[in-house]
Amino acid sequence: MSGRSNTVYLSLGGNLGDPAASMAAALRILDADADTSVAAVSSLYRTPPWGKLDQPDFLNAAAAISTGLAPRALLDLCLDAERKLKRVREERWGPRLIDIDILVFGDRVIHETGLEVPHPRMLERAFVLAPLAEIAPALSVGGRSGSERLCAVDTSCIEQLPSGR
Ligand code: A4P
Ligand code: MG
Repeated sequence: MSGRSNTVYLSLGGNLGDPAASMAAALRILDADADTSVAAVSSLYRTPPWGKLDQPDFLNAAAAISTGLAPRALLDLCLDAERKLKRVREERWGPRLIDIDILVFGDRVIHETGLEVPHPRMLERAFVLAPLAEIAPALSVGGRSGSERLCAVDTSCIEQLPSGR
């Protein structure tokens, strides 16, 4: 791994095809990059659709990676992985085979066209916060810990699946 490495938290999700297999394949693609390694992966969570309600439930997970890539290069790697897994982009917040969002990139705050970090909608989304709190309970985002963030959203319909599923 070259240069200084950062810990980055990702959100993964999908609700078409076999999202569990797509998320595992996406993490293998990221791990195969010479500058990036996967450090931790949460359980899978079955989550009701957010944003656009008339679509199937999602499976979601969070992962921690260590990367020497710059934020934009990591985004390109994630978008490439989505393309390799044949994601078809149609409607915003609509059904998808695989989606990878960069939640947190070290202590960086980025407001660029096409790249906002921390992810601007993460604090409203139980499907992001529940898996993230599992792998990073102490991580502070917006001045709040994982458990504090989770208390602020409705997790009642979110189901943590047993590992090995
Ligand atoms: N982009 C900007 N910042 C980032 C970032 N931090 N990480 C740009 C990743 N991408 C970032 O994304 C559009 C563009 O966002 C990317 O090309 C990148 O340059 P997209 O994934 O094509 O658009 P989208 O996903 O349709 O819209 P958006 O607002 O990103 O939606 P989300 O946040 O991805 O939400 N319900 C459940 N239960 N579980 C889900 O996983 N996902 C969504 C999609 C909606 N409802 C869901 C779920
Ligand atoms: Mg997205």
